[in-house]
Amino acid sequence: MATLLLITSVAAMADNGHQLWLRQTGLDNPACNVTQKAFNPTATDIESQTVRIAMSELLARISQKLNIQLEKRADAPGSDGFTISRRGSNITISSASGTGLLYGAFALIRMQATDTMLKGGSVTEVPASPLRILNHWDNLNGTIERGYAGRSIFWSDKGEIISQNAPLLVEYARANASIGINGTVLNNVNASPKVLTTDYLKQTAHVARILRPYGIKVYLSINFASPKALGDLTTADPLDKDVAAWWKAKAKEIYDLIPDFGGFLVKANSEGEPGPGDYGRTHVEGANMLAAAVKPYGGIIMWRAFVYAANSPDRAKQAYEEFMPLDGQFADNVILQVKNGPVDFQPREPIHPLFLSMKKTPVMPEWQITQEYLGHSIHNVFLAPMWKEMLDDWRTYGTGANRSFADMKIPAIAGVSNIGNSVNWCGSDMAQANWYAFGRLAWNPAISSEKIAQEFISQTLTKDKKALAVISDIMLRSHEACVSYMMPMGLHHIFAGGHHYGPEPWYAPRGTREDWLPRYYHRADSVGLGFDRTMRGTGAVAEYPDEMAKKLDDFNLCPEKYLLWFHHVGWQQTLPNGKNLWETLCAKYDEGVREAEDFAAKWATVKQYIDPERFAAIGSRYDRQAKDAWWWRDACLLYFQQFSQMPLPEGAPAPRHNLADLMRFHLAIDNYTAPDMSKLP
Ligand code: GCV
Repeated sequence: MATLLLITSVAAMADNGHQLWLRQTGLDNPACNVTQKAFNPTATDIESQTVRIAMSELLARISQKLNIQLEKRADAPGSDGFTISRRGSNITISSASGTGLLYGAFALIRMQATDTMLKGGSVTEVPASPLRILNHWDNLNGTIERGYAGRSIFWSDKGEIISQNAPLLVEYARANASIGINGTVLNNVNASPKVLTTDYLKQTAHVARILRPYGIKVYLSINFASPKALGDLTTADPLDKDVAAWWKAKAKEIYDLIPDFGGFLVKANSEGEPGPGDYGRTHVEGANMLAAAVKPYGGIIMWRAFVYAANSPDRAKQAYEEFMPLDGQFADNVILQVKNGPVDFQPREPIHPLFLSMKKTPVMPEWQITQEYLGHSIHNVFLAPMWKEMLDDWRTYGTGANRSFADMKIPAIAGVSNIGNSVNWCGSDMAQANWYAFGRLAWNPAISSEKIAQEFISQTLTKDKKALAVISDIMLRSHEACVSYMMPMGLHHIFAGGHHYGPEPWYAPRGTREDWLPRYYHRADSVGLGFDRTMRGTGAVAEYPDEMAKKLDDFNLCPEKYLLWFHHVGWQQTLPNGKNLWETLCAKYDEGVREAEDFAAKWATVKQYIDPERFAAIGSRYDRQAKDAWWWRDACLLYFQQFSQMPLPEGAPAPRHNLADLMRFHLAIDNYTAPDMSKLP
């Protein structure tokens, strides 16, 4: 009941976006009758609590006259799966588990909210992946690495104590459950050892207790050097028996407090984090030692493959080189967590070769929901099309055990969260769509980007068909547009250092690692542009399956969108499209700017359908995005022109900025912090 009261009070507030896609409709509609079979209504076990949440969600949000029965059935599909069947006004939601019933309830509510209510017959849904996990890069002092939505909702800024804000955590749990997310890593992968101290574990147990009835398990990122860093041992060598015993005892302590604890996420020997390599040990030796500690309790280890040594000839090749030889050697409760592409969450990357090549070791994708490299929570960029692109390549070129999501062999999937204590959770109303899209795709990767966009809009912004079509159209074009005005044709990592917001293809402070500088990636010179990863260059193409490698290696067959990722192309070289590189590059940047301007103009046309508060907030972002697109276009073209020595093509608009100014003033990112939740009325 406390939950319902909270929901109702939020519904009465001004439209500041806080309600996400969970807007009220029924509000305990007396015409809707909800019953359940097989659960004791007063039982306190978790499953009964989950079913009661499902029932209260239906009562609060179904506005139609329906008799809804929740039914637990041992023969129902998959543990989280459900069937919804309808005869007349009688609807049955059946599942083998309480969480399945909760997902079924949210699915029915979504049908009503998106005007796709089941009229008769039945639908069955089973998630593609059993583990659908958010990764929070939240630090114990409340800051969030790459967070653009305020401070952590878990960790306090007042003396490193975890949030006791139970109502907020209930809202968080509910939003995640409504889109099928069933796990959350509460702290940054750059992990403080302190998270494993008893005080913090007790606080973690408190969060776990709140999330549990919503079917969400809690995980922690750990610091590999914890046994040493916490002062218990003099080493963290994974082959040292005292170290293994330390982790076993720590696992016992955790599971005594949190019996359904999910496991550990590990960033090891990456960007200065400690790992088994510090002791001359392999990733397998490190991961398997931890895996043995959590195995008795059913825990897992998500071992990240994001590794690159300083100044190697090709950073994009390194994870494959380090992990491929280890395929098959990991314990069966270890999953390799791999970013979608081989460098680092760039606006566009080819799929990471490990997805296509690992045969025996389970591999899970890590997607970045927070827009580190996609305009933070300022640019409105809808990420579903980008993630679908990766899934499509996986499906097309994958071989072996991890063949494809469609075969339902994906063991797990992670999304780096964009949530903070901003009143609208994500720092911008449109960025909520990426949290939503992550959940929906993790549940069912076959859902189209169009469907996800439409579901999101009709549950959040407007149901008006014309306005919905306009907004959906600009959302669906937004990723391609962003790639075009930031780094088209496979260009990558040409950002300002540090915050990764604006363009600085020239960024090169003295003493910085070469592989942290844009010039390492764009390779502009008097001959041309792009990183030669063909067999004549670094040979990175060879990390892909043969059919794909051949295509990527061939200038004429390589998709234009990846051309400069894999080839160093002459400025005047004619591309398969008939134009030369310079002309094509200029055309792409111009297209990006035109698109961004069009988004701002189209948004202005939906004014009457959107509440003024969100209309203005979203509109100001579209305006800013269009201005930034010009900045990006001018910065990149004027900078690269120094190498191409070619004029802008005829008809191309004159630059609005000059290079000297662009290099002197950095594109600012202030003024775009959304109000935090303490400002809730
Ligand atoms: C959490 C990139 C980001 C870092 C991040 C790292 C990672 O380098 O810029 O902020 O650290 O990736 O994924 O571990």
